[in-house]
Amino acid sequence: MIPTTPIRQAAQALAQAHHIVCLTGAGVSAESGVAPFRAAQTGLWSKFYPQRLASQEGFADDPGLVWRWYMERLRTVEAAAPNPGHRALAQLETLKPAFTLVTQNVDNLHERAGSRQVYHIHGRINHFRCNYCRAEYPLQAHEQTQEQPPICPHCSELVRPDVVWFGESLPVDVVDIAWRAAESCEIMLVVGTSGVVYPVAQLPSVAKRAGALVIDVNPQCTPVSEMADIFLQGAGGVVLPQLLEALSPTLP
Ligand code: BV8
Repeated sequence: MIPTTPIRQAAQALAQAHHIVCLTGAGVSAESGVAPFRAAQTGLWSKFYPQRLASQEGFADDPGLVWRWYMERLRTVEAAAPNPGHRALAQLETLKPAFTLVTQNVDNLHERAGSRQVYHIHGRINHFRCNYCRAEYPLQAHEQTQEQPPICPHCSELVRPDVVWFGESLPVDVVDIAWRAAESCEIMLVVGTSGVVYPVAQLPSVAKRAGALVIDVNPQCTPVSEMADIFLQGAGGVVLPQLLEALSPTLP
């Protein structure tokens, strides 16, 4: 039966696929109230450039400012809840034998939606380590409201969130898993990314060059949407449940 709509086309392809890679960006958490990273900063943060705050230079300039920015973002994430988009992806993971979820997001909304395996290629905002000796640091609740970052008990340097700052290299183990998965999957499902931050922005092209079908979900048309085989224009929290809906009748 010739699928009539892009959603049915995508669902039919997903039904037949064995290995699916899903790459998510800030857009998948937008409906949970977690503002996209590069969206205009609100309130007192509006005069700061996110890429500057998320850098060694920014941290060296004013570690307190960067700490307070991350603690504000952490509070936003903790107060947020997964949305139907996150939950649909967690369900898709249960339906597919091989499903690799790679996220650029530092929030833990995928895990809180039930996703079992989530690869955080740009790190996690609720994990902390020393900026110098990289020792993990178990943050105490009261330290979240401190004006300055904690001090590392091992080397007395500053503690920072375990995220990847601009100019910093990505976690090698996660990069390896993401690139191998992109080179061997049948479908790459991309959700809520503008596709401008490298090297992750290369992943859809890596998959396409390896013969995978690329499906992009985004309310806006982005460079990823243009190179995708199927562009599902809309919000993740709306389109992904529709995709699961269209998929389930086709599954045994
Ligand atoms: C590195 C963690 C070198 C921190 C982040 C090649 C060309 C050009 C530049 C570079 C290049 N290679 C490297 C660079 C430099 C730089 C870079 O890419 N700059 C860009 C801005 C030009 N890359 C780096 O610095 C990387 N490191 O290259 O190191 C190196 C190499 C070897 C050895 C040593 C060093 C590190 C990059 C990682 C930075 N860290 N996050 C933190 O969060 O605080 S990046 C951060 O921003 C996020 O993780 C994410 O990756 C990115 C935001 O992008 P998106 O997630 O796509 O979000 P965005 O807001 O842009 O878009 C949201 C989309 O959602 C929109 O399209 C919107 O339409 C859509 N949307 C909205 N609502 C919804 C929706 N979609 C669905 N549903 C909705 N409801």
